[in-house]
Amino acid sequence: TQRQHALRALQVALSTHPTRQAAGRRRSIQRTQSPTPRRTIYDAHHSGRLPGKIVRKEGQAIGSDSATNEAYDGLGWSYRLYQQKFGRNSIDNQGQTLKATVHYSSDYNNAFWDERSKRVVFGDGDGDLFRRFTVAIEVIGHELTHGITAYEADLDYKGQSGALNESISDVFGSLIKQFSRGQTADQADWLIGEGLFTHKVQGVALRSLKAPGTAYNDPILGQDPQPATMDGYIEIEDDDGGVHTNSGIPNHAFYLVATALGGYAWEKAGHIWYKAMTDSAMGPQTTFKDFANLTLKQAERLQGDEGKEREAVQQAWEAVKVLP
Ligand code: ASN
Ligand code: ZN
Repeated sequence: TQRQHALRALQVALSTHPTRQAAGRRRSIQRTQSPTPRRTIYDAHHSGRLPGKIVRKEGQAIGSDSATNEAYDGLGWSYRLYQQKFGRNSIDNQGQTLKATVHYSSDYNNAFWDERSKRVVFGDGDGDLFRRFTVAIEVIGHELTHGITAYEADLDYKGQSGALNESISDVFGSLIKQFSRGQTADQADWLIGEGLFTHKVQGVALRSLKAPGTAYNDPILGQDPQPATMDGYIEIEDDDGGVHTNSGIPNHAFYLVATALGGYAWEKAGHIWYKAMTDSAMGPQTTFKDFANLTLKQAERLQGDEGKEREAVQQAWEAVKVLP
């Protein structure tokens, strides 16, 4: 290409001068290498105080604590999916350090994004029903994506906008898992929180994008309550208006788009979703329908062969009854 020619000419010109030659090579390396993550993992040592003590920094060798290593690796995959596939440099798109705290509190059956200290936080589970939350890379990706969504969209964490927030975290959490395994849409399990349950629980995961409502069915926990279409949308007070339940609807729409288009889900469906969620039209009150229209707009922009993308997106949102 022209640019490569220009670069080579410049290097030839510089090669007459030994010290400038070295400087020129260094500059050209910096220009071509993609940025890499900066990660810091903290250990709360079972206390409920954040951030805890630093146990692993970027570039430091692996240690003996599984939760620490899983968090470090999961943040790495998350960073690389966003950077390599969507051109985003960390949470703030400015290379911000990715922070995680592990061993948070005691018997803590959850993980979360802490907006105050901009970090992902993981419990160890009670060991009775739940294992440590870092075992599922898609949970790490889910929590980190909350940090990105907070930067980009500021969705009210209630009702439809809250469920959309949850769904975006599930979608990118699943993509991060698929990316880490090199799986196509057909090969993926589409599960969120796979392997979190102990043997005592009858279930494979917390949620499924492929088949919402089927991730678990257990005497103690009951049945996975997620709907796959608007017919099952629930109006409740709990869980900020059912944000972790109604998220099944946009989750399933994404699954339908990704499998209809085939190949790696981040290439087309993920690209469309990423452009939609970072669209300036995203606001506190964005509904499922608003978001559906944003994905349609992006699908039109992407438009490869015969409008396959737009058609797949339109059909998916119709199938989940968000669009008529
Ligand atoms: N794990 C949950 C989530 O990130 C925690 C919460 O509901 N705040 O959605
Ligand atoms: Zn969430």
